[in-house]
Amino acid sequence: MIEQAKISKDKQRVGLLYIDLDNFKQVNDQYGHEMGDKLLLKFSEQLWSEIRPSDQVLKPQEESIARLAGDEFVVLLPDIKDTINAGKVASRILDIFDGGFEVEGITHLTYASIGIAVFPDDAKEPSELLHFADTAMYDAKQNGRNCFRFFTQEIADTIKQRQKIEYGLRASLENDQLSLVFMPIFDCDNDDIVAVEALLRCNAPELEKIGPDQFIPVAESTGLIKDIDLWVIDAALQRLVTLQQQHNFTGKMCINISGVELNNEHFPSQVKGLLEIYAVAPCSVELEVTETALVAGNKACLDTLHALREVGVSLALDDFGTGYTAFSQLIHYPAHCLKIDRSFISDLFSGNDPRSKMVLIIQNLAELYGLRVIAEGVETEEQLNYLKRHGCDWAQGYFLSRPMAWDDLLKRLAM
Ligand code: G
Ligand code: G
Ligand code: MN
Repeated sequence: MIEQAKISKDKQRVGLLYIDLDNFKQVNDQYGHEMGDKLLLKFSEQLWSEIRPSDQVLKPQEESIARLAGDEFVVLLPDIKDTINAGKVASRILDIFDGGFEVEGITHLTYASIGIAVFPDDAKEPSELLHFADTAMYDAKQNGRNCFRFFTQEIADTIKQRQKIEYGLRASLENDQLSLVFMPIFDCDNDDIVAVEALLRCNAPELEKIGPDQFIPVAESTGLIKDIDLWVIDAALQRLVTLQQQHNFTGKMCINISGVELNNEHFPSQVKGLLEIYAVAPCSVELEVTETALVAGNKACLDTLHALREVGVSLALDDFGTGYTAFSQLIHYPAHCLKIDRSFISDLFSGNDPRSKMVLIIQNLAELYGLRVIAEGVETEEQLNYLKRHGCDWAQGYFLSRPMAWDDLLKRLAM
């Protein structure tokens, strides 16, 4: 209370700038660590001269700058009258990188992302202030980098929501509160169910009404995704064995995996191990990875895809058309199937000409590369007939069937 009274009396505000360089890793990778070190040194000198004590408005002190780690710096701006002043300093720091950053005659395309939190407006605890500035910096990165962002209530709410989701996910893994629903996939030629896509649901109370769209990204950023993916594969294979042995099912089980696994060198052997435990033929399993996870020319990612192909499972590029795959790159991906993103199916008769033609373009592309095509998000008979007419292989969507609980799937397969 006393402290707070003092704050309001003095109206002393302290701005904390959290700076992280953009593209710094590339400098190290391309020119070596010595060049990286020189860049950091030169930057810290310029940073200091930007905010040096001669600045009459801000009066920073010697201890106002710290290098936290690698390419992360923190600047303290004591006694700013107005939060705007912190923004002005951030803007000057960004100007250091205007037109690139030159070290020994080489211009590096390095920039900065800056997050700003203000004491006592945003937080009164130093550790919290630092955390909030860091979070605002992350927001700046997400907003295209080379910019600064103030910490806001909206960012605070996002953090809270993410923490709640993370807590719910941890609890679900521990207490067996994950489950799968199943979405049938149909052959366009004869309307048979040729595959089933397993979709994850989380039944923890914290995650009520929160679907994988929201919780998978949190799982990915917290490292929980690896356990979750293995849980999903395990549970889906267990169901597949029952379908094969007790319900004469001869189709595929399609399992979504996170793009994170493409950088996990252990993943292919983990998949192989699970297939062996359940004695499932690899060809009856299709792994779906979203197209946006593919990075052109990333060797680790390609190696993982090839290793999975060696294991014998088939691979589908999910949400196809939303990523950045250059058509010429497709030949390098050991994929078997393209899943046309549902936004293109819903645009089929929208009158939006370029988008409504995407289905045909992807269809032609798949034929060129000998890939199977699945249309997702089929919601009307008109869409289905169009897809059938144009040679689409398989289709799924609410018009054909919603995702179903296990018992309902068994009833549907018995029809
Ligand atoms: O089922 P639903 O529409 O809520 O799925 C939304 C998104 O979450 C889809 O893009 C889907 O690929 C993804 N998703 C669903 N189940 C899983 C899963 O088991 N693992 C992973 N990694 N993603 C999933
Ligand atoms: O990205 P992925 O293909 O894995 O997404 C699968 C998700 O898409 C499932 O969660 C499912 O609920 C949803 N979905 C499947 N078919 C349809 C559809 O016809 N309409 C809509 N709106 N969503 C669908
Ligand atoms: Mn999918």
